[in-house]
Amino acid sequence: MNPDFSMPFRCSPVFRLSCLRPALAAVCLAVTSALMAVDTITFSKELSPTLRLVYQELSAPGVLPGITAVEIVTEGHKPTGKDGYSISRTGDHLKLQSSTDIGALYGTYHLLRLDAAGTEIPAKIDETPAFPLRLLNHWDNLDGTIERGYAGRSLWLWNELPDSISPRYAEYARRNAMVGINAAVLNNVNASPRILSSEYLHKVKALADVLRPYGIRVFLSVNFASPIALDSLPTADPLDNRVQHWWKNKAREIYDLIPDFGGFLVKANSEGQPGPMDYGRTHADGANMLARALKPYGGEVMWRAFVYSPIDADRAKQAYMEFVPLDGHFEPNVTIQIKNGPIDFQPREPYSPLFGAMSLTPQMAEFQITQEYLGHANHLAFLAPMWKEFFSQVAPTTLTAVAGVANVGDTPNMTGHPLADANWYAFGRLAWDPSLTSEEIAAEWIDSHLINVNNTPADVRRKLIDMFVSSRETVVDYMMPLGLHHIFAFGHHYGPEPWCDVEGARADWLPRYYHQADKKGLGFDRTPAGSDAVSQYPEPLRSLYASLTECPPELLLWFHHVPWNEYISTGRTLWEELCHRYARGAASVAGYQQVWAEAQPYIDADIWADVNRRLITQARDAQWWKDACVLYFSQFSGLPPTPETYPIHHTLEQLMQVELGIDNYTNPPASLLDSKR
Ligand code: BDP
Repeated sequence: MNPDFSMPFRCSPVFRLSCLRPALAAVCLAVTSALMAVDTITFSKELSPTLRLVYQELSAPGVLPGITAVEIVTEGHKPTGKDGYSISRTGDHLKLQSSTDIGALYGTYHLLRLDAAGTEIPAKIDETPAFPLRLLNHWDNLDGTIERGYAGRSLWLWNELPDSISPRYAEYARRNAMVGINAAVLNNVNASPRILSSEYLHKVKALADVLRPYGIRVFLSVNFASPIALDSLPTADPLDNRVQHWWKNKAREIYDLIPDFGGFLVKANSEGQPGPMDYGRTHADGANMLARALKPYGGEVMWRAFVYSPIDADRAKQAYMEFVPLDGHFEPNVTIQIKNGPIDFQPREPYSPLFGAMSLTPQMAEFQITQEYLGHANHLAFLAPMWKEFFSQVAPTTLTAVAGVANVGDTPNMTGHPLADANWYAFGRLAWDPSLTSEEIAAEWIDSHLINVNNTPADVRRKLIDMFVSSRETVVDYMMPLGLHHIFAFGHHYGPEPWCDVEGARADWLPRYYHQADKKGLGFDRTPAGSDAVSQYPEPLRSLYASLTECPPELLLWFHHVPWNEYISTGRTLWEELCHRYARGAASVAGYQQVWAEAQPYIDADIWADVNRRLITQARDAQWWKDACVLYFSQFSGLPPTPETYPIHHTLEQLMQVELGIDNYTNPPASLLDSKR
């Protein structure tokens, strides 16, 4: 996109663009005749920075073929909801209406999405976002590293800010706005106090200035002990006057620089982070203190419910146990941000029972776009089906916002795996409209980013869509089928290590805590006879999950310790079904390699080769997972791996020797795996 208006365009006499330099307009008029472009773009008011973007987008050569005039009306129109828009088409004329400038930009991007996918613009479009706040959470550290990031280093060049502004910030902002994402938490939830220093706030302001025209508001993760770290206060106790005063001053300082600052995201008393409980106070005391500091400016606190303490309770129950008693005790500008599942972004979890259990407190969902537990940037796992599964249990109307932990970094494509952009895209699309189907989103992305629909055979396109839509289930199959969870290698969460034992580690950080394999069977008993986590769910789910025969097979081992020879609802014994799913997962990846080979002529050569390489790794990893888990659990079941799981490429002893250091886990040395075939 050309930011300086020097791209060719044709202006009509009615065109009003007071900010455009006349000399440039004259130049443009002279060059357009040979190029396809929208002839006439009219605005109902003076151009704001956001409307200038609308203009730039619509006046680029080649966009919206068949359209000659676009009329943008952002005054006097009342569409349903903020950020919404309506578009009507009469022949080659479009009228785009919104009550806000950003709504006009979203409408523009809607048109460009249709355009890129080769889809005809319909006679009428009416759009309103489901959630007012649709935000990315960056887990970016101030030293440029990204926690659980697999696409290079942080996009934010803190050392260069605020004086130097990378062009990639605008590129990033545009990609967000394209799918309606309207906020970004810039830094890691494990927050450095330095982000709130005056030095860094000026850097944050510079970023906020770039993101603002794209409708993106900036939020920050804050460290609860910031008053101690930055200004040597003796305490961070939320009930201490000096602490309250400190946060009020800090809020004023921030809003003086960034008037539309969104607010704070807080990870407190979780995994070693400081918090109000360090002072005998509650989460509500801590959140409310921050909320009062932000309130005069309209700022919000997103307080995370990702907590689990060393109390003697099933980890899956703990967030609910800590937060439900606090319902009704939070200030109105506090929202509780809850991970989609009760444990931690596993390939499959049931939804967290905390959703819907705090009727007096606003709640928002936290998804993970970065593939911490889904093969990092090596595996194809299109995540729309996972998020749809969540929305099938948790009504979007009960949430005020959705957040996605970003998969964005500084690699040229910003997401590492070229197809992982589809997850960023899908997150935005579902945050806008959770009723879209996974298939619709996959098709949109594939048509607009991967293939040219006009020259790609329909069956190839169909197979690509099927590959996307099935890919998350495939990862579940070869990593953790039937409700198994957290059997990853310690630390990096990439490869299998169901046997993992780390001296001194908390029990609930180790796979055995979760899989509970023994001679009798497999799985975590969360029925009333076990940890009784099922009782945190409302009926009829509580009874459904508690029933060995009724519980959906996908969640069976999440809720039950099932005997190896028990026949489950699929008609196989547990052992047979487990083997079947591991084998099916590995076979599906091999199938994806075939689909990809067939699609080669229709895909950009570099992207094709890059994804092809990653699919080879994914296929290897799927076999590795299958072999490791089938062989390991076979020790407990006393049953041999079923014929379907063959060929088995490794021995358990060999696999148990694989040591995945932090440097080689995304690419284990060939000798460790390949030579053992
Ligand atoms: C876990 C990650 C850890 C995060 C934590 C969180 O392994 O790096 O800090 O979640 O969400 O999934 O706070």
